[in-house]
Amino acid sequence: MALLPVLCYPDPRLHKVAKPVAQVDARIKQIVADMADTMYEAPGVGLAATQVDIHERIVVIDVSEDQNELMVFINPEIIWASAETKSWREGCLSVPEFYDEVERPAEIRVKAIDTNGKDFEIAADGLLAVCLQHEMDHLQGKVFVEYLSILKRTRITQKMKKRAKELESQR
Ligand code: GNR
Ligand code: NI
Repeated sequence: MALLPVLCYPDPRLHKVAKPVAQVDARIKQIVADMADTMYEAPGVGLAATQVDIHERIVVIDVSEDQNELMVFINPEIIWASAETKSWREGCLSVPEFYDEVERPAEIRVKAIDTNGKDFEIAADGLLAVCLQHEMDHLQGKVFVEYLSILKRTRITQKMKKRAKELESQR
């Protein structure tokens, strides 16, 4: 079991664009295992590799009640999104203790590769659809607070910087 440090907004590394995985080998499988450990420990319902400073297109998600249904998405792509949208109160492990409404397509179809290197497709709605879109944004260097007003984002940035300083002085 290995826990990876999670980058916190406004760390500039959260804005890097992740590169596609060329081959699902032992190194990628180890990253997936460590990301799952990190997500469950947090606890969170999803984690994108970008958040642990690995800039490759890897996402882990578990939206099950008992947190025992791990889903892994390598090189995920949205192949269809509904015109209908839904607003959801989102949070992010990289922006601890902030939650706000984000509007996104209500249903999506996603294509990805699994840990065996096999292609698969999945239809998602509800929290899974929200989480997949939130994680795929991370891979593009986008954090959910970028959907909020400039005013809210400025406030969040200031609070996060203040908190980082407080944590710094505690060490
Ligand atoms: O744990 C998480 N919960 C969550 C709740 C609503 C919408 C999105 C999420 S994802 C988040 C974990 C995280 O930061 N993933 O990038
Ligand atoms: Ni997040």
